[in-house]
Amino acid sequence: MKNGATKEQIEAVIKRVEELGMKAHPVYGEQKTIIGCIGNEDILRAHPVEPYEGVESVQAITKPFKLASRDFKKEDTVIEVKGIKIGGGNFVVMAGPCSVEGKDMLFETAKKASEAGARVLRGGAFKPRTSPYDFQGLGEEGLRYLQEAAKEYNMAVVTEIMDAREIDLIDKYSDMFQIGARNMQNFSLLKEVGKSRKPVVLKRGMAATVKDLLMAAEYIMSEGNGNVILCERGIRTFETYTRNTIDMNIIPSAKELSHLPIILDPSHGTGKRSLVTPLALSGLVAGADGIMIEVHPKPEVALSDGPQSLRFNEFDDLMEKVKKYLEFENRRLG
Ligand SMILES: [Mn+2]
Repeated sequence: MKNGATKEQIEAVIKRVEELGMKAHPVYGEQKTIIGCIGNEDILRAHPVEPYEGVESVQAITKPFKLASRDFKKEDTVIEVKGIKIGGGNFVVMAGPCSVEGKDMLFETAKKASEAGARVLRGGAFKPRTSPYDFQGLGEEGLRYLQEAAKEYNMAVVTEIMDAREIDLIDKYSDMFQIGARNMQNFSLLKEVGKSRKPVVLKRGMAATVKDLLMAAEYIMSEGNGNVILCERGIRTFETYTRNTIDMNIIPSAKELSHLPIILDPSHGTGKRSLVTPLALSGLVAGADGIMIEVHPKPEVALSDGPQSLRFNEFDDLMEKVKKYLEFENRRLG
């Protein structure tokens, strides 16, 4: 729509598009409103909407991902949650333990992480472990601790949802959903979080291409939830020294292809504490809109992912560097 198109003009176009049997996805920007029209494009050729008042132009998006595409929306999407901005020059730091192991350790971690500048508290309450005999998480009790700790330290909560049946439970305690790498193509789960309006951190599957990742985002967006944050967490390669191989290419690539923010998880991406800080900073320089870092009061005794969890002093050191790099790039903590 043209700059300054009225509400009535916008609604008339949406109504027309839906009458034609297409699905309308309006994106209301500060100046411009874009109406995504999903359906057979021949319909719009036979019944053009250009003559409608307020319409600037009609463009076909040839990429398989539409709503996620930079062709659809030129400006970076900025996602807001609890006053925290993510994307468009706002860098977010999500930090916390791999799994919520208890109340004290979580509160201690949230305190240290927030003091250092992290605004989002991460932590798993239901852990998808490779072995069914490993620690499986505290469940709802863990979710409650997350919510309490986030409230105490003015943070937002992100935690993983693994099953569409858990959506009400996770929704009750969390400010953002996380879709794990193993579930990136769990389309029924993607649709379920798509019905919500809460931001979704969508982790890249370990064998997924950038296109696969954007198609997964499209699933969420096509249900009406445009608040998707992409997340690179390393892919499987022949390398065995590190847990996964961080594909730094995907950060600027995703930014070329999509308007969505993308963050980096160097903890799972490397599996090694000593590599987390250098890779986190590399991600920042490559253009990532944030980082997700595993931090633990005592990684030696962590029930999961201890070897890749930063100690508090290491996290402080990382954050000092992050702030300097952001200043250099004229960006800011979200
Ligand atoms: Mn973990």
